[in-house]
Parts: sequence; structure tokens; C-alpha cells
Amino acid sequence: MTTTPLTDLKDEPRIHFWAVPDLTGLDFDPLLARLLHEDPVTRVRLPNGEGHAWLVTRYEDVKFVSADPRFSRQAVYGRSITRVAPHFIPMEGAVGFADPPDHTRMRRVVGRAFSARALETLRGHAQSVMDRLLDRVEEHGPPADLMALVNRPFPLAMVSELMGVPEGDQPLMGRWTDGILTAGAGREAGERAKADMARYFTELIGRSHGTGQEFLAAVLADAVDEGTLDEQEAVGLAVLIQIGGAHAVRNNSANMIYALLTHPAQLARLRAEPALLPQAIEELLRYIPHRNAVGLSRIALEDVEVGGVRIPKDEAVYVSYLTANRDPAVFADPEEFDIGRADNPHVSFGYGPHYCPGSMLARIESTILLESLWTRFPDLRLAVPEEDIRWQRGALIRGPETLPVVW
Ligand code: FLV
Ligand code: FLV
Repeated sequence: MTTTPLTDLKDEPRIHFWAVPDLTGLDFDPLLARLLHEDPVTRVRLPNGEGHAWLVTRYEDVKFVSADPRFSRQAVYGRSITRVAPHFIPMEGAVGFADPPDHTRMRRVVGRAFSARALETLRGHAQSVMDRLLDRVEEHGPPADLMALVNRPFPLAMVSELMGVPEGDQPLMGRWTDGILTAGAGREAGERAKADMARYFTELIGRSHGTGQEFLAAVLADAVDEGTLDEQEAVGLAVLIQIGGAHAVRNNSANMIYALLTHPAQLARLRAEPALLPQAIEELLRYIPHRNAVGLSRIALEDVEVGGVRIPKDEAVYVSYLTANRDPAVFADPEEFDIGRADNPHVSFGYGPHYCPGSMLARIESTILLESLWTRFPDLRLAVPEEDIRWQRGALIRGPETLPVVW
């Protein structure tokens, strides 16, 4: 009989085929839940791309992989790694595919657009945009679809303002964003939407040179003029911020409303203790399964041990921020949605150098949305039983198709 050292066995975990089912409500992907508890550093094969990739699910391991420079985003570009989307979301040269120091150089430019002063200006603008949208909800009367009337237009207006996209072009931006951030529409539709939006931003940045304005397209144009960014990098940055800003908050904020409407005890507590709102938003961010499957992988530049398992050089690794947020080693009763949770170091905005640059804007938007909605409509309820809400299919970021409410 031969004996195999345990370390060798652990080098070759099985490969799980991840079919990525269309989930509904706030249901947690059952495969992800199982892997976190039973096979925390494992291998998966997703519906698109080729081969397999590693998947890391525990909180500490997720933070390790997303912050360690031996895992590269740049090395992902041009490789047909197994993935959920038929196409890659970032363009060539985009910040999502960059490693430090290039990554650091690109992020410094957008940092100006997300400065404390810029965010204060946006906060004032956000409240007036929200007030106008809620006027329209009131004029519409119950039942009204919040997705169409509020959750979609609000973040789209905010990120468009930040970017310098005129109001008249926002519907077009919305359509391109949906085309890019949908797995179900197919590769060609995704690539076409990406190319169309890239052409738009090339022109917008082109028109913004030397205008001295503060919107992001002008800041990017200045950075190109100064030689800090090349044009491809500037356009790639603009596309990622526009789509992330419009799409992620649209869906996540709709899921926040749904979570509160379907957890009446938590909603009642929040209504009774409005000072809990910031903490409630952090808990919503932790608890809501933001996306299907996993986003963009990294490549191991050398053999690296993660959670006691050796990940070989040149292999792709995914992390799941969703499972990290439910790791019982960090969060007590992780399956409970509890707005009383005070210690909440969730990783819903990622971790390490690629940490979401828009996290503070997302928090401002979600705060204004929840605060304004329940101030205006204290008796807000779903207009249909929760099982009748339809959820987006073939989505990367999860959310309802419509959110019909009465008040
Ligand atoms: O910006 C990214 C992102 C945003 C998001 O809302 C969900 C994601 O999974 C991702 C991602 O995987 C990579 C990004 O760059
Ligand atoms: O959902 C994804 C995503 C979202 C995003 O806003 C930016 C991204 O780079 C991505 C991505 O790379 C993969 C996704 O599935």
C-alpha cells in the first residue's frame, strides 16, 4: 500500500461545475454556502471560458488573495479563463486589469473625483434628484414600480453627473450598461455595448480637454494631457465607473428595499431608531448576495499557499466576497440579517488595491434613498406577495426586474 502525504492530496481538490442558477429573492447560492463550510479553497468550472479556476471562500483567505501582489489582474487580460460572463467586462488597459504601480497611477486620478468635497457636492445634488423622483412616484400613485421610477434613474443620474454625461444621454448610457453587465444577452451584445460606450467616452473626453471643469471626463482629459494616463486607460476607467455606478447601486439598493420590506421586525426597528440607518446599511451590504458567481479572477505569478492549499503558478484564482461576508469565524450568526450588528467588517466593496473607489458615493446614495423613501411613504409595502416578484435572469449583479409597491 502506498501512502499519499496529505499535502499532496490537498493540492488536487476536485473541480466543481458551477452552473450558476438564476436565484430569486435574497437566496444564497447553495454551492457557495457548501464550499465555504466544506471545501474553502477549491476549484470550479463556470459556464463560459476554458478550463478551471481556484475559488477561495473564507474571509481571511479572500482578504489575503485580494491584497497580495503575487496575484495579478494584469495577467488575466487576453486569457480565456473560465467565467460566468460570456465576455470580459473591463476593456483592454482598464483599471480592472491593472496591477500596481500602473494601477496606483490610474486610481490616483479618479481619487480627485471622489474627494470629500466632490462627495459633499454630490450629496446635495442627490437629495434634489431623489426629491424629484419621489414627486413622480407620488404623481403616479400606487401601485408604482420603484425599479423604473427610482432605483434605475437615481444612480444613473448620480454617476452621470459625476462623469459629465448630459441628462439627455442617460437613457442611452442605461441601455449600454445593461448590455455590458448581463451574462444572458450573449457575447456579441456585450462586446457591442462596450464598444459603443467606449466610443461615446472617447468623444466626451475629447471634447473635455482644457475645459478646467471638475467632472470626471474633464479630469480624465487633463490626465491624458499631462501624460498621466493614455487615452485607452482614460476611456477604460470611464466605462468601469459609469457601468459600476449605475448598475451596482440600482440593483443593490432595490435589494435593500426588498430586504427591509420582507423583514418587518428589522424595518420596524429601523423606523423606531433612525440613528441605526448607517449601521443598517452596512448590514444590508453584508447580507445581500450582490452578484451571481464571481467577478474577475487573478493569476498566481508564483506558487502561493492559501489556507493550507498550494495554488500553482499561472493558475487563475477567484475570491467570493459573498461567502467572506458569511464566514462564521468573523460574523456571529452570519445567516441572520440583523441591523443591530455593530461589528461588521464586511468586504462587499472588495479588498486591497481594487477596493471599490465609489464606496462612499454608493453609501450616500443608499442612505438618501432609504431615508427619503420612508419619510415620504411611511406605510410602504410590496404590491404583490414576495414570491411573485420577478428576478433578473442571466444577470451578473442580482436584482428584481420590477419592484411594485403601494403606500
Ligand atoms: O467593479 C467590479 C465589480 C463590481 C461589482 O459591483 C461586482 C463585481 O463582482 C465586480 C468585480 O468582480 C470586479 C470589478 O472590477
Ligand atoms: O460583474 C462583473 C463586473 C462588474 C463590474 O462592475 C466590473 C467588472 O469588471 C466586472 C467583471 O469583471 C466581472 C463581472 O462578472
